[in-house]
Amino acid sequence: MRTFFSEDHRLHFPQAELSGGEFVTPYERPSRIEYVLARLKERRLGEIVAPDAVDMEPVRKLLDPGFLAFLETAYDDWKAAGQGGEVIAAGMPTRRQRHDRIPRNIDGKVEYYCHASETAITGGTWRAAQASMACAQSAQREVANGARAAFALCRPPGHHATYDQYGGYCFLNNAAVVADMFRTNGAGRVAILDIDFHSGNGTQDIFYRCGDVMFASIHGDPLDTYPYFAGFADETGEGEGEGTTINVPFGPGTPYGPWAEALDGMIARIKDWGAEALVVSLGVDAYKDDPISFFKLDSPDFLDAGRRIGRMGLPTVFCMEGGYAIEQVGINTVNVLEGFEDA
Ligand code: 6XA
Ligand code: ZN
Repeated sequence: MRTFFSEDHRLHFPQAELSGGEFVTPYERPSRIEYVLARLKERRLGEIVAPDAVDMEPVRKLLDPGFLAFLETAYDDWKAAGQGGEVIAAGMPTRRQRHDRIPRNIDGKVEYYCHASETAITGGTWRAAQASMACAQSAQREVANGARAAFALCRPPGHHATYDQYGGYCFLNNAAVVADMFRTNGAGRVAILDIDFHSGNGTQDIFYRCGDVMFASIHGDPLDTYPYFAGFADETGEGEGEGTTINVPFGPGTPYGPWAEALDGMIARIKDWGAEALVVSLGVDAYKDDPISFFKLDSPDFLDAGRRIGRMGLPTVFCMEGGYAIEQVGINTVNVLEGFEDA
């Protein structure tokens, strides 16, 4: 399969991430992508091509216009207000207070549109997020035009970005826009399968009340890990979307056995439901040595998971999400793709 990749991901590399009470080099760093690229080439998975220019129309259709306008100018507004460093939220929207008025001041806007302060905005973030989206959109077009599958080597990732908030290293929800583009192209039902270690809370948010996009995610129990406030098993969708959100959380130390069983359960649900296209949020932080996660999947498990997904036989777009055990990120990611092609 073809990979869509843009060098512009490098424009996003914050100086620091707030982690464990310290400022550390962000786990979500440009070198992650180098390992994936190297492995794609080593395994000759297919051509690696630059995406077409981003099309903001499908993005504007799905996401909050105020949020998009904020992201575009946040860094410049921050600087214009005399702030020295990169954009970091000092606070977040509070319980039982007013969220129906957007602050005028840039500090307040940042707090309004952010849900996790480890994620900084730099002078290049908006362009990098657009380039990441461009990869996802080009992969979608490739599959809409008849390819069985395509891989969007997205960076920054997207699955924590909601309708109107960024955080968890994510700014624009690539997988969600891809799913919506399939709908626009005529797919009656689209499924998003999120195998990243973290709950895809942003994707869930965007389609929670939607009956024609199914969202299924296997992840660390939100009682134990980020994002702490979404991804519980009893979140199943609302209104027309009732029954089209599936969450399977697992606790620390979970190995491949139960994880694969959950994957099979989701695959069966997606097939029975009649999905016509599949978007995979492909994070590989379920790996046993991932520095910020606690599952115990090993590299061959990713190959097996890819095979199971491939046997679904659906037109599929893979969007890169997390994975921070740098040297294994390439192997594990490409294992999923090779397993898929093998199926
Ligand atoms: C740091 C945790 C961010 C998790 C990002 C991730 N607060 N999401 O890998 O999939
Ligand atoms: Zn993750």
